[in-house]
Amino acid sequence: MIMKTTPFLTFLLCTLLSVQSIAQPAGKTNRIPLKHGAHRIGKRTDPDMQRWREYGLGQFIHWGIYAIPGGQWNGKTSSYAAEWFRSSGLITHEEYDNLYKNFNPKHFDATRWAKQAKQMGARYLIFTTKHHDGFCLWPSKYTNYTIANTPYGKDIVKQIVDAYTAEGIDVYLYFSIIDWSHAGYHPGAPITAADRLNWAGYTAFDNEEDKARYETFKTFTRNQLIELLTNYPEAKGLWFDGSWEGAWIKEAAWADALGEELRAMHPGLIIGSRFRADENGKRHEDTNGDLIDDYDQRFERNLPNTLAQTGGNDWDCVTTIPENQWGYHRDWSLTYVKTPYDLIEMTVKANSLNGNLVINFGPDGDGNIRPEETRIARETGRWMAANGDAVYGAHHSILEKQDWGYATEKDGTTYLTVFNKPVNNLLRVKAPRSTEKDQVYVIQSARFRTTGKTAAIKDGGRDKSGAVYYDIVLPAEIRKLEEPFVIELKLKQVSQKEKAAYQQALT
Ligand code: FHN
Repeated sequence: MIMKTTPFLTFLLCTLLSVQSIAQPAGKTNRIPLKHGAHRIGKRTDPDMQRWREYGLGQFIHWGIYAIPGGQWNGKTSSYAAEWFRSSGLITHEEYDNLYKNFNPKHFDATRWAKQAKQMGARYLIFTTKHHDGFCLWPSKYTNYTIANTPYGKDIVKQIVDAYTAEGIDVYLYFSIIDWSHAGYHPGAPITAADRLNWAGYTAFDNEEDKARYETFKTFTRNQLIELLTNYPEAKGLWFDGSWEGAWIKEAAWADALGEELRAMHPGLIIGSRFRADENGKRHEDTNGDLIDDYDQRFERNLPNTLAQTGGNDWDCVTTIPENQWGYHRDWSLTYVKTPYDLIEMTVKANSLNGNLVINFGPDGDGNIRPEETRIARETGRWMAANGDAVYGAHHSILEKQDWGYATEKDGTTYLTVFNKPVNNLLRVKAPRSTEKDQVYVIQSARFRTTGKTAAIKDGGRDKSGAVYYDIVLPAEIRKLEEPFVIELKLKQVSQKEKAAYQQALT
């Protein structure tokens, strides 16, 4: 029997289908036409983005007037992230909003910071031009709440852009969409689960006045972004933050047009996935599951563990040195502070999964980089100077993550970066089954980067999956190392027969 559909049933079916398509990514086969989704499927292939992909390691700097209290006020210490100090409850908003009148970082020296970043091995910098409090480190003509009206007076963004560019470090301008200082700024109404299912019906504002005021905020935001790209044309990209609020998400069409305008005025501009949502309120990935803008910014403080988790996209991970402090906090005694080797491990891991790692620094209110950060920069830099080939321009290798560490690959060389030395001093390397029929991987050569000496290799057999194993013998001078070390391998696919010949040559 053929069921007749009534208008109501048709309506119900359509509603259910459209709810389903909004609630879940449509996947790659069931695509929905979007006006403000991703404008490109797959990665950018131009030279600017290729350069971004090879940075390997970056530096983030959170600096602003929150560095003056440094998480403490009137003898009390806040456990809040220091850059959110205005909301900590320890300071009144009025007190906080007047801090800029005392901002006079007499020790600030952009060249010193840039040289330290260079020595650390950073290839790009993300610098907070304005954080959520709205205070601008450049003399914006669209607000008085800027560096121009502090006792210091000089343009900090310009000094940073010039000094880092002179050191060959590319600069990205961090810009917070949240701006607590602007009269028109409004987060909008909180987004509920029901709003997500009926995004078209979601209204960010419950009154016309807030809505009208928000228009002034949009104009202000656009003006400031154009101003930044005009004043600092050397900047390679914009790094957005605070774009998770309902009012902003609802501005998908406007933000999309603004993004296009900024790209048109600054060819090659790189923007991450935190700038705007699509018309269904989807952020980072649009309703079809495609990445919005140029690279994925979701891995804040947390690295992915597999290539599958990255969706095959370009991505970076920004991380704090303590657990969750971006701005300067005077007291790090209650938090785990990452060691240089923790950060090096994160860097290598990120690159093994085709991402970059960005380490955050929070200078103090006088413009000093704290001693702990200076030590981390120095130690990280010392290791990167000796082993950077395993990171810069090096990407995912066919060798999966193994207990001893991570493998990366560049120009036909596979780099094994060893963080956990095996106690039996035989480093077991697993090479997966070859995709070519009857072929396997052999190690043609292996060399310890630290000593330049060739490694002895023993055949470690194979398993049911067809993967083959090799045991690299760690000599005494490598065994005594207390830091991560790198082994450079040449891997080759050969037939089983050829492998037998290689095997005879193994010691
Ligand atoms: O709220 C901010 C936070 O203060 C910091 O700036 C980080 C850096 O990625 N972004 C936001 C949290 O995601």
